[in-house]
Amino acid sequence: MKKQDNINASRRDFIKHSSLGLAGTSLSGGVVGSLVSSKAVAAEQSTVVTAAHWGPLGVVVEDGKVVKSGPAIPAPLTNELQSVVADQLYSETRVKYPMVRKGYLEGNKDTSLRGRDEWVRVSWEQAFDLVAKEIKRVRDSYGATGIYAGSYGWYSSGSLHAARTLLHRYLNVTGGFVGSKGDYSTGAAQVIMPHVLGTIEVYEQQTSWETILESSEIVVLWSANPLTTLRIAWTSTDQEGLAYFKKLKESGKRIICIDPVRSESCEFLGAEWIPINTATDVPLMLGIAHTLVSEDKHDKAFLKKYTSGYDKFEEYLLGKTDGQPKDATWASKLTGVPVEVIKQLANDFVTKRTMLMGGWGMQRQRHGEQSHWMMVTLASMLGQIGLPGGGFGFSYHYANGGVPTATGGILGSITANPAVQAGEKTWLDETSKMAFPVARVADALLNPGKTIQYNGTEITYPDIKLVYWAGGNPFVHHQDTNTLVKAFHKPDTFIVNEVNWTPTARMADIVLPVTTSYERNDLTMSGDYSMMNIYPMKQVVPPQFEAKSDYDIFTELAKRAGVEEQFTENKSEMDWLKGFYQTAFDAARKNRVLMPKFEKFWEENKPITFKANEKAKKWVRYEEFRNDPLLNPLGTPSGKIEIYSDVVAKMNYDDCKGYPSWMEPAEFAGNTTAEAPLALVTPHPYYRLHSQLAHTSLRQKYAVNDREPVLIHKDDAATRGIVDGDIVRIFNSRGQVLAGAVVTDGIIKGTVALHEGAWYDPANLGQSDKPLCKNGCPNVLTRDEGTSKLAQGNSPNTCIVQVEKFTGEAPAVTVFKQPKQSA
Ligand SMILES: Nc1nc2c(c(=O)[nH]1)N[C@H]1C(S)=C(S)[C@@H](COP(=O)(O)OP(=O)(O)OC[C@H]3O[C@@H](n4cnc5c(=O)[nH]c(N)nc54)[C@H](O)[C@@H]3O)O[C@H]1N2
Ligand SMILES: Nc1nc2c(c(=O)[nH]1)N[C@H]1C(S)=C(S)[C@@H](COP(=O)(O)OP(=O)(O)OC[C@H]3O[C@@H](n4cnc5c(=O)[nH]c(N)nc54)[C@H](O)[C@@H]3O)O[C@H]1N2
Ligand SMILES: [Mo]
Repeated sequence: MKKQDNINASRRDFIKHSSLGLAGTSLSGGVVGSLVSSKAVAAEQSTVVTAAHWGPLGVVVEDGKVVKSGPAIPAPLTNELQSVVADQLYSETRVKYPMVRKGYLEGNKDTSLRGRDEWVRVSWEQAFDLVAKEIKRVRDSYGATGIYAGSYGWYSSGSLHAARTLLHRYLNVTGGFVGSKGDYSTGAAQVIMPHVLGTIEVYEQQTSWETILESSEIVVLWSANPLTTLRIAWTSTDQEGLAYFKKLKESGKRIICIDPVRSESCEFLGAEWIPINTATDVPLMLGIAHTLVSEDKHDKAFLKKYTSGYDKFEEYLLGKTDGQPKDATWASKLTGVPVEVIKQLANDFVTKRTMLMGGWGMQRQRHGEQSHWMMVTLASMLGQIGLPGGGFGFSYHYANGGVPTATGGILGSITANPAVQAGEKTWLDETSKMAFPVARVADALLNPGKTIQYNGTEITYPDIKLVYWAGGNPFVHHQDTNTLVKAFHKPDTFIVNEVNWTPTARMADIVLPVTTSYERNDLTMSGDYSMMNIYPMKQVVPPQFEAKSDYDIFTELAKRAGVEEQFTENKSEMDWLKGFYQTAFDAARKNRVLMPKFEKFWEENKPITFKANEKAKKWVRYEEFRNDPLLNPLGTPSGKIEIYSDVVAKMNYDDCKGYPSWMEPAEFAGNTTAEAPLALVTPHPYYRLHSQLAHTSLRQKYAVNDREPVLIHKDDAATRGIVDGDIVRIFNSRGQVLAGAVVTDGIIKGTVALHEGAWYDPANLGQSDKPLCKNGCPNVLTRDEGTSKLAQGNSPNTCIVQVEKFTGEAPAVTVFKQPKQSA
């Protein structure tokens, strides 16, 4: 069957099913359900069930247009991200047609025109020709190392239409590419944790929430803001993590937030807020640890039985190695946390069942490896690891960690390499033989042939001639944007598949218009750890303008390379989905769980929900290890928790020693300058998923004077003559942005917060080294430096800036409009 037929077939399918409306579905509890039942008179109205990172969606279509969206099953807390399907579909920012940069089309070799040239509309035929020929040219002349397709990003949910995986699949069947290692989320933690615990830890199931609610006495949100970050999940959120945090609030348990910002979580949970200077968590933990030792309260039996190398760490802690005891007084000066509070925390943690829920902002900084290593060390000293409701957990704030894993089936999914069986794909799959740490992209482009250290190995950057991105937004997500702009002058060609005219699409040479997930059929699991539901992701409306799915784009490109069959395996969209479903069906049957046949499931227009058994509900992380460390050793060389790692020590890195330690970063609240007296922290946004949804009406809920909001302490604002609502300029030696001031006492004095994901919108690009970002993208200001030689993760939260009231005529934000096109 040819591809075109499939699209038509699925469209027919869609029309057929859309007439189902609500009959026989379980939507009635959801927002959409009530909405539809009250307005069910409209004959041409129907509700289609689909899903996104932000959960299962019911989308109401009226006369062929989306008019409303909401949760397809009742949401425990309102999640506004679910309400803007129409905004996404009909956005002013959509890429409508294949577009090529004028200079590129005309053969002008001046790559610095990127981002400021005009755009020319071309036919799909022309676009495919251009891309296919250029890939072939680069392959023939430079081999696979000439093509960089790390293509990091969050694209959209779905087992089939996974943009980055499809790009890799296309490049694998046509001869390979240079990929990337790790991610921006846990760049530091995911490399250090295997040395300490023998597992990656950050993407693993957590002690069950049921156990937390039963046994924990104190819950600490340490650099974690789950009320924001649980609004989405990598697959699609099952919304259960938020439901459990609601239960936690209702339980009346003591909750503590350690954060430079009084976060949404802190507010919602009514938690105690301990304001802390960004990047000083290691000193705080050391101060607590020191107090434990000096009061002889640390759990020596636990340390002896379950850990190795504590003695070496203790020498450092007590100051025997460097003459500086890491006591509460020392810690207080660095952290801004009062001495009595530090001592009290030590006492409370060790006398009460305490769960340390560690988020990831504190490892997205120089020496980020140390935060999680030190937290595991502190938890070891408290001795509660492996007990119900005690110890540490690094994923309660992410992808619904701690929601009991359900028994059922797991969907198959498209693979980056056809040689790999469907269903074996994981997020961290190695998809290419050559790869460098993902956040070193600018360094790699600027310095081909340079060798860097990485986790005990050496990596030499290839000479990249072509960059292809599908499903990510590096000109928003990567640090030090002005350097990135220069780095992207290096390759001959930059191709981007995009839904929207993002800052990244604007920097490309060729932009191919992609459908949103609402314009194609797909399937997804939910919850990530819980594997709780299978959501149908039904096509809601036909592709807008000339948009195509990444799958169809790469199918055509594979065809032009003569390898269409390898790419498609002769399957249509629905063939793939049926196959992925069958994988789950078979696995469920082995688990004695019955699923409907695919056709019935698809027709029914509702999620399949699996249940967790009692064992899953009572599951305690590291319980087996605690019960019998000899029978159930960890995957570390010693089989124990490595407070001292011989492997890491032998790497001999000056920025990551053999035990967790404090190394003062070049920029933080305790190391500011007259030019940049404030620290900058860049949390994840409540009303977006990174840069996704920035162009929707949700922007009106947070934009200040049409700019990204910056949180500034009232005293810092007062000394600068800044009042709430002012447009301010934030700047440092790397760049400058405008933002809208939110004057508050909800941030520690001396630090300002600007959320990641704000679209980069440079004024007069090319005319200055540091063009002003009119919108407020924090990465214009952040440092592009690896966390250390160990992990080479990204380190945006190591940053200092100055803020001033902006007095001139503020240039309008233009990034949410179509870019300049040639007549
Ligand atoms: N300063 C600072 N910077 C940070 C962070 C921070 O904390 N501070 N956090 C970092 C982290 S943890 C992350 S994960 C990154 C996130 O960085 P990204 O993952 O790059 O961010 P997204 O905004 O999700 O970008 C996804 C893009 O994919 C596009 N897209 C959606 N669906 C599809 C599709 O089907 N096909 C195609 N081709 N495109 C699609 C969207 O339009 C969007 O532009 O940012 C990092 N950057
Ligand atoms: N709504 C929404 N949800 C998301 C995302 C999103 O963009 N929007 N992104 C998703 C992704 S890809 C990821 S990786 C996760 C991110 O999850 P995290 O990395 O945990 O999120 P952050 O917002 O960077 O940081 C969490 C909290 O830590 C604080 N913080 C930052 N630096 C420090 C520090 O040095 N010390 C202390 N104590 N606190 C600090 C921040 O102020 C914030 O309140 O969230 C996911 N969920
Ligand atoms: Mo992330």
